[in-house]
Amino acid sequence: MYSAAAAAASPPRRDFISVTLSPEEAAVGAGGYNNSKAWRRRSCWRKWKQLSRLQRSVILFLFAFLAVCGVISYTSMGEPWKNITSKSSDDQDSEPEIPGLKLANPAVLPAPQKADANLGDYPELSPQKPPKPPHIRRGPPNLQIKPPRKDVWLKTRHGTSRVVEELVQADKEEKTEKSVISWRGAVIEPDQSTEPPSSQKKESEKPSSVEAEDQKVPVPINDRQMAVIEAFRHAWKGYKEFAWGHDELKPLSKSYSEWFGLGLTLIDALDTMWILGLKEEFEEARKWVANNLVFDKNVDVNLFESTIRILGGLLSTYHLSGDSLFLEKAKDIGNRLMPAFRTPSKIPYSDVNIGRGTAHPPRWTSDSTVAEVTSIQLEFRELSRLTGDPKFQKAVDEVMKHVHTLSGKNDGLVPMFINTNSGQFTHLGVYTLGARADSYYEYLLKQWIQGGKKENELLEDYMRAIEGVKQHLLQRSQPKKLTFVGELAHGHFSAKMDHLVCFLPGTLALGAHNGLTADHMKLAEALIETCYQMYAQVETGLSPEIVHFNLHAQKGHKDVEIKPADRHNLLRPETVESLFYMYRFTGDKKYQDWGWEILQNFNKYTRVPTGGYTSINNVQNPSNPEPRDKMESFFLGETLKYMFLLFSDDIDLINLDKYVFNTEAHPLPIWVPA
Ligand code: DMJ
Repeated sequence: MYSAAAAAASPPRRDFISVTLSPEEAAVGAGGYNNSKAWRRRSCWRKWKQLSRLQRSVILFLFAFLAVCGVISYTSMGEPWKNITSKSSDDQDSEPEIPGLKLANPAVLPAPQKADANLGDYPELSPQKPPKPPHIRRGPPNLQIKPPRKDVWLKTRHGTSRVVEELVQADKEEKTEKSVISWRGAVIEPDQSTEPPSSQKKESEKPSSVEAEDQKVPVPINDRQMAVIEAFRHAWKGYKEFAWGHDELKPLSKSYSEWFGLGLTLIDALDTMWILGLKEEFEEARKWVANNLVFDKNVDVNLFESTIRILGGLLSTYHLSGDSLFLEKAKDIGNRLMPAFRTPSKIPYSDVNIGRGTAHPPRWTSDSTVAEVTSIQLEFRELSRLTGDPKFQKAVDEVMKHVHTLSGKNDGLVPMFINTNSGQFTHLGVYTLGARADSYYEYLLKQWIQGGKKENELLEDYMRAIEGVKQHLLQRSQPKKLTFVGELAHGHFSAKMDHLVCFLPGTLALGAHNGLTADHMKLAEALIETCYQMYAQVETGLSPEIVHFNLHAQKGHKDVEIKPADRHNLLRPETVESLFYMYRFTGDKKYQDWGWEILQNFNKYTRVPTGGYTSINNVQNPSNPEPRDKMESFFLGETLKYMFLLFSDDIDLINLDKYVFNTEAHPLPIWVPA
């Protein structure tokens, strides 16, 4: 190869002159400035050759060192770089999404904040956290912006709350502390899972509930839920047109009936409307509560019924909406019910005059019903927590403590009456899980859950009672061998079961979900099948109020027998309620299908064309079910609410680890463990 240096030193030779010289080389040869790449390459090479061996080695070593450093720093910076570049290209390419949803890997600059982004003063939001997607609260949208009180259990607009965070933290701590509790041979397995299959992940794979909520995409309302909304609207239409502000609709006579004169249906239905997202209806009802609901009335109310429907309904609506109007009303009725506890035994009277502040038992006796005095606790305890006034909780806790110590129980099963003077059970020897005793059992478990699973006496009484049920009241029918809960009267078993007993499978499942023995879940599965059969084996597909089971197989006889006096249906919720729990905890779609059948039969036999639904007198006569002309408030408060929840696949739509339902289906928060 020709070298410019050699050319400069040696005399010009002909063969070099003419052919190979480039213009640049010619210029060099002529002594002009040359900065061409080739010239520089050749000049560097000449310099390199002139260096000593040592100098060359040092330079080579330096190059090698720099190259190694370069490789190391590239590999550590590569990932974030990739994220940033791929993120920005995603942003350009993708459709607009729910704001903030893609910010799990925050971009280089935070997303611009809206002017109202810092509405509430919610201290729980860490400034270091990336922006979160806005939480979508169900219910009338314009009511969602009401800032909740900070000291109560409410979701913030960011889908979390201090209390929820504390709950999660406490839950974590409790899980690490708790081992297996044992109660008289019944093993309580804290970690036993009854979650639906879709959520049965390993604990370590699960996001915390707060994180889960943050990432939550709203679950769309499905066709069956739409059918519930349609049913609700139809019922509401009748109530609004013919019974507005009164206790119950009489849909056939297009009028109303009064029990307490306190707008019972309207109050019972408030939180259902919220959950179903019925904005207009809710707002209209709220106006009525604000302007027309007055408790200063000379009227006798039943303590239990007004507690579970009115106090419970107002408290849960307050929790869901964050609207203090409902808390104020709850305080008012709570205070007015307190005279009921002024009895020699502190076991409350059944009736209170909320205007006069006086209370009394029924005219014919000084007894109260056991279920009634032991199923007002969730509501009064919550009222104390919200108001900071312990008197409500003190009054109802005393009742539970007293009943805990009483004799006259049969392996945890309680009689139906208790005397307000002596404080003793009366009419001993009759045991049922139906009318007059039912919700005693339900509230044992639910108070234990509400209070953070610390009140051991409640759990003890509950576990003992379920053992009592197994020992004395469980039987199997023929021919289908359905497990049912009968009654015991002075040692004689009766194969009679009220529809009311169908709360039990749901309660058992709730207990199992909360760590109680897996036996309870098995029993729940058997009993809900029976409750479903109480509908399926009847001509209209609707359950009567009471059934008698056949204990012996007889040709041509089904399991379920119905007496003429018992063949009415009051639109009761218990079976649907239990179906809801069973579906939530197992994910088995058959429970939804059973509920769907029931809804269709309500539509077929109890729907009144001009608006509303009616109780019927004869579930055995599809051609004339004999409408009774009454829509009970619990049809809107409970039955349709549980239907809607049953058909939902959104476990956060009233999450059962955060809320406990009172016996009228009003969800109340589970307290933060202390
Ligand atoms: C409701 O008022 C409550 O569910 C109560 O516990 C029982 N009776 C009715 C519904 O059947």
